[in-house]
Amino acid sequence: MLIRQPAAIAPSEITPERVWRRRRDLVQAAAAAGVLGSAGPAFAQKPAAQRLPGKPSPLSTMEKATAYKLVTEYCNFYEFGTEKEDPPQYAPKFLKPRPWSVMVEGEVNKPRRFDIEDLLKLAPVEERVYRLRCVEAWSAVVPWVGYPLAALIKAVEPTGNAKFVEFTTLADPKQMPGLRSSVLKWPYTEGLRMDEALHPLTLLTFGLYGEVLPHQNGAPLRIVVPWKYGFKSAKSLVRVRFVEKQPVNSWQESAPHEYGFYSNVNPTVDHPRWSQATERRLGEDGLFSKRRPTLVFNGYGEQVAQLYAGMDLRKNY
Ligand SMILES: Nc1nc2c(c(=O)[nH]1)N[C@H]1C(S)=C(S)[C@@H](COP(=O)(O)O)O[C@H]1N2
Ligand SMILES: [Mo]
Repeated sequence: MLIRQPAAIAPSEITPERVWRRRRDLVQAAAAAGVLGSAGPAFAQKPAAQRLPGKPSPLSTMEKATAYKLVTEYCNFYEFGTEKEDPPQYAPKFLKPRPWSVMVEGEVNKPRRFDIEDLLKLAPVEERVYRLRCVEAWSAVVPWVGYPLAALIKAVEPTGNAKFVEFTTLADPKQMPGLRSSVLKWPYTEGLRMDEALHPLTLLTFGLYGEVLPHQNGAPLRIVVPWKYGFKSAKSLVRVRFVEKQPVNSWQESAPHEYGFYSNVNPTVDHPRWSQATERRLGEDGLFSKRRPTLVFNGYGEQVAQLYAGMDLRKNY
């Protein structure tokens, strides 16, 4: 993967979540009351995103959330280009998140095509503030909105042969200019072992910051697996398939010596081209800000380490 530093970010742009929420609420209230008119500030002219509040979850980290602006303007979504600023520029123009449906199939008793609206109603959504650790050694803290993937898995009744789950992202050249590039073999696919997919931390995600997912963050739905490198969290899903054999994920296919199937965050297993021992938190790029030490399983070891008991995680990276 390409590693780039984001452009320097002025401290004034780093907005604490509470302040940001209040400002947004004010802007929305003003917009609803018609106070801002067409001469309102630039940020008020963006159509108000659809609200998607989630019940606060005890599984959330207490760490301060990364500024909304950074989470939505510094993105990896190669279907829209390999530069961090490509997805925010192109995804809102091209990606059509409605109508949308997801085929859930394979080793299940009740295969079904779910309309996105039906999927949203399958279980109550929660707000889960998770650390996100990219394999490129940067991290963020994101208030996602979604419900455990386990709820969907139970609804389709996997058979005894379902050992893994494969996720597939949309691959439509009309909606995704990045497909012209051959950096990856499209569609983007990812996979989890069944127990990982059923783990309560694994989130079927529809929103962030109390709003439906911005296009560039994987609208209208994605997966989020907080103890693994970010690339496991595939965006804009169109298919979830239950299979018997371990699926090959896109990054493993394109660079098998660099990216494995498990991809658990592990500060002791370096990427062949860089160290994974420390990370840069988005928004902390002041002259004196220190890199943060990376935590094993991204800090979720207490919840997930038992999934890998007896496995050599240096081999199974
Ligand atoms: N379909 C698809 N999903 C993807 C990617 C991608 O390029 N295509 N990039 C991944 C990577 S490398 C990361 S770090 C996260 C970033 O999610 P965010 O942009 O919402 O922060 O999305 C992951 N999901
Ligand atoms: Mo990433």
